[in-house]
Amino acid sequence: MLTPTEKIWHNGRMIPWEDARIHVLSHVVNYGSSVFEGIRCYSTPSGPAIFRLREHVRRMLDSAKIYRMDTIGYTAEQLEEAMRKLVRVNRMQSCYLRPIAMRAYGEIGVNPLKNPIDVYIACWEWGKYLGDEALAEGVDVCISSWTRIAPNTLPALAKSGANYMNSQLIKMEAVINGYSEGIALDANGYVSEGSGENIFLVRDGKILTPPLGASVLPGITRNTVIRLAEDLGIPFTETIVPREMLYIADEVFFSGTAAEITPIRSIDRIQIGKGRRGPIAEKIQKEFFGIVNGTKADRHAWLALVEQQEASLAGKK
Ligand code: PPE
Repeated sequence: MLTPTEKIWHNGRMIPWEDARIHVLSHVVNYGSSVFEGIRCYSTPSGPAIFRLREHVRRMLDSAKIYRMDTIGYTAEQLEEAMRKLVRVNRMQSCYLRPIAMRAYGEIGVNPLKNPIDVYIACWEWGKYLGDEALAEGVDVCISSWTRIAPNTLPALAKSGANYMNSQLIKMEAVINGYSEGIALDANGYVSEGSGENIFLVRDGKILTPPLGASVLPGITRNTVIRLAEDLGIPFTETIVPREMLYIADEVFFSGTAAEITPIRSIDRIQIGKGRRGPIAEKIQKEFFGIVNGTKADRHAWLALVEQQEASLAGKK
């Protein structure tokens, strides 16, 4: 169960967790009209640090633009500062942040254009997404019988609430059949992504991942893996991936904010590689966790220190 924190940010104000309630006839409840983000804040020796805050906020504003939410009303800088402030107010060392912009209460009916837009940001502690052993041992997954949202239906580049009805079908089927997660194929039958993660495979020392055209979310962790592979001198290609290429891969792993870098040890009960975390996934994990935990240099400036802003604002006074 979710453990509440003290405050939630709502349209520029901090409100008590229990007061962050909406009406049943809010547009978002009936029609799924929201865009949101999932962001992790890690504990580092310099205090809590939000991982790739700028890129997450940018994607949220992109999602809003796709859905014509022109009146979301906050700039990137305001949203970034709101998130830093929320982590401070709730005195979190590490947490998961969930900013969400939604079409709120007003008119009923599909047309959302007259409904106000409400923005909330919540944070809470969120542990390991795919189980405690997942990062070290790998997870058992299946190919979903559900297809990922098709091009020009629900836009995959937008992180919208509605997209997650498709993700829920994928996830429920997997869990009910005894798997940790499901991998969806795109409308053309090629590998797309997990219900809440991007996917990578390794063959002959090369890393591959499906392109954005395969109905995937442009994952921030996906981009992180690509940049780390570059740093480590591991060859990387974005390419269409036929399903069976997964079965014969040396390694397969997920990337995502919640899932971080999670190795996959079997797909459809077919063992992947040696049936445990492979060396390339381990190398990428080491870099990733080194950077987010502040034990390796933040050479790409991916960490937004929560305290820093306050110090620099104080300095300006
Ligand atoms: N694909 C999907 C469909 C997805 O939901 C996520 C994140 C990703 C890829 C990876 O994107 P990124 O986090 O930027 O690397 N899924 C979020 C939601 C999880 C949830 O259950 O809620 C997450 O990982 O935070």
